[in-house]
Amino acid sequence: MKLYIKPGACSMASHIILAEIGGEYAVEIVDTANGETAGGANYREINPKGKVPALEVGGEVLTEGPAILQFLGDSADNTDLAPTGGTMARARVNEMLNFTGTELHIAFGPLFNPGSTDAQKEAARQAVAGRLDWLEGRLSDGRAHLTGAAFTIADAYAFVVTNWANFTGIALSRWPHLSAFMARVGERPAVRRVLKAEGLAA
Ligand SMILES: N[C@@H](CCC(=O)N[C@@H](CS)C(=O)NCC(=O)O)C(=O)O
Repeated sequence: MKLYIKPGACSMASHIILAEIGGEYAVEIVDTANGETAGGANYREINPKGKVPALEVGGEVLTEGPAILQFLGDSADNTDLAPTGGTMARARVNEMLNFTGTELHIAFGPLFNPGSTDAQKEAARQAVAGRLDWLEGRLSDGRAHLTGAAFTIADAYAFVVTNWANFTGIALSRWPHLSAFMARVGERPAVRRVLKAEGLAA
């Protein structure tokens, strides 16, 4: 099983879940700008969409972060990572994966686009803040993670995307419950290993 990543990108969520599960896996960095993997392969022949993550598994290539996260979570012995399909617990995880992908992840887009004007970046910061307000509300009942007590695949994705605030001029201290969540997830041994492996922590 091999995961294609870009350090610090949304692919880090799948990397975290691989590390949480343990076992054997490989990770290869992709230069998405020139479309080449670290090993010199043409990445578009692996994933024609040219984006990370992509997971090579069993002779197939699976793309789209939330699909990869669910595939990995469903394969794990630890059923907390992805609760059984058809339950409300799983529906809540899917709800949070979708929110992170279609609301939060997308809202950061202009902040990483070198062509964005300052006004576009400020509007994007406000849009991100609105989504972070919602995460703060979700955590304000004292739950440890976004869907309850257990750490799930949805927490990994929300952690990685929320962490982009630290690189885009958004102070997370404004959201105390979310800041505590980020610290809690960031302390997980698997998360620490991945942050180090991707060059985001010493
Ligand atoms: N819908 C895709 C989006 C993936 C995506 O946006 N990947 C970004 C990194 S977070 C990427 O590869 N960007 C490189 C590029 O656009 O050249 C998913 O959820 O997996």
